[in-house]
Amino acid sequence: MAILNILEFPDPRLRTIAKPVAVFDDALRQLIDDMFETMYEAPGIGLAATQVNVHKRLVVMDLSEEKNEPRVFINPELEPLTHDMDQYQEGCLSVPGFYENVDRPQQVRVKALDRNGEPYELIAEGLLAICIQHECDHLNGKLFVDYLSTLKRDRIKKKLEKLHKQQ
Ligand code: QAP
Ligand code: CO
Repeated sequence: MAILNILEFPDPRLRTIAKPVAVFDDALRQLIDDMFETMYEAPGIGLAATQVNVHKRLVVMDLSEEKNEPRVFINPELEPLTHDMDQYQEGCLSVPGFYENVDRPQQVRVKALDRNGEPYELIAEGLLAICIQHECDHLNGKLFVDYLSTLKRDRIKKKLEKLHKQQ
């Protein structure tokens, strides 16, 4: 197991479009385990492979209090099931220290593969719907700050760039 380095906004590598996972082998399952360890250690509730500079369509998530409900989404596909939107103050391990309101469809159908390549499907609502949409955005090179005004996004960018220079 290993803690992986998390890319931070405005790193251009976060803009990469991830490629579908084609091979389900031990190396993939090792990556999944490392992503869980990295997410739990942060601590976070969701992590996309893009954030650890691996450009594969893979997301790990655990929304439970006890951190004992790991979920894996490989090659996830989303279909909004309503035009009703939910607003939530989102954060991101790649935008540490910043939280802003984002509107997203309240209910989505999710089709994905599990760690063995077996397909499954679910209907997501509430925090699960928000989180899977946030994580799928990462696989398409998109960040929650992209939904904010240019002014807010640029302020966050400048503050993080300043922090990165100090490090
Ligand atoms: C994405 O985010 C998410 O700023 C997962 O300093 C967030 O795990 C989906 C974190 C909200 C839906 C709603 C953020 C940790 C973790 C920070 C996270 C920080 C430390 C964020
Ligand atoms: Co994120």
